[in-house]
Amino acid sequence: MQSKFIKMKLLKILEFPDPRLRTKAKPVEKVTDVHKELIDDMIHTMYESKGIGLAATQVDFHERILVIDISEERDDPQVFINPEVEILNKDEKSGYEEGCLSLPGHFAEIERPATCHLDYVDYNGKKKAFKAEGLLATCIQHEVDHLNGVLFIDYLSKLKKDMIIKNVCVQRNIFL
Ligand code: GNR
Ligand code: NI
Repeated sequence: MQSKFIKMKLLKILEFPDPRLRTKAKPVEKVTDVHKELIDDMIHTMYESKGIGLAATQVDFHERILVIDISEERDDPQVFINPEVEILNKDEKSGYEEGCLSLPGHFAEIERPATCHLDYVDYNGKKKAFKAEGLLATCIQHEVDHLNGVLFIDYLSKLKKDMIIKNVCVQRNIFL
């Protein structure tokens, strides 16, 4: 594990308005050593960036892979390959102040379905399923959105979305 740790790379995270963040990721056909190395690097990158989740899309790899760790201790990385989310109750919502490593410094309260069921493939290529609630359910939905090219700002009113976009452009000296 130690030698693997030394080899882990800090990946560059794409930032809005990079058009590559709008790519729809393709399913992983078979979990190979190439995927496992990427996943190890994604977990390392998530911890170094102090994020609670990271989607492969954000590191410019367009296959359906997520890593999440919502634990306080930051010692419980979860890997989800080919995640299929099913919303159990569309009427039951919960709101969280969301941030995104691809929109550093910008936050907004987003309402999402409070619980979801997830089918996925794990790091070892095994099919699994479980039910998520609370912050984990929100984070899974935020990450699966990335795999579909969707960002949290897409849920805001045009006024709020434009305000964030304007601030990103001022902050980063971009003329849109
Ligand atoms: O670090 C992150 N925090 C967060 C907070 C509320 C809802 C979702 C998230 S995910 C985010 C990391 C990220 O950008 N993942 O794509
Ligand atoms: Ni994000």
